Amino acid sequence: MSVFDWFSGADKGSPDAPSVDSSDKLALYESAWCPFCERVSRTIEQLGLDIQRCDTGQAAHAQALVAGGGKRMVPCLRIETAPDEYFWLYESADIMAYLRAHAERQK
Ligand SMILES: N[C@@H](CCC(=O)N[C@@H](CS)C(=O)NCC(=O)O)C(=O)O
Repeated sequence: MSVFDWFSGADKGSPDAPSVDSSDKLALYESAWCPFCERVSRTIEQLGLDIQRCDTGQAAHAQALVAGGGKRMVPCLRIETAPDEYFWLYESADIMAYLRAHAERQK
């Protein structure tokens, strides 16, 4: 991946991340001071997606992230694959690529 691709989030993303039929099944775990989260946030705005946001500055969200995803790192996209079952997608470039593909499918 080139530096340009990294900045634009134009890589292929994670092939393992399951697709979902609605943005209701997505939630972004993020923190206010994180530049990687800011990149993902800008992408969400550009794509016009309505996605639940979970600020890990709140202890309950931070605990849910570690318990579910296994790492405290943000950003992380929680993808609901079935009721109460989730796939946790880390890495801002992968999240951005996933969201672009998701937005395309919503058209
Ligand atoms: N390569 C990752 C880097 C993310 C990252 O470093 N996030 C920082 C906040 S800016 C973090 O959560 N650090 C705490 C940790 O890794 O536990 C990405 O692009 O998403």
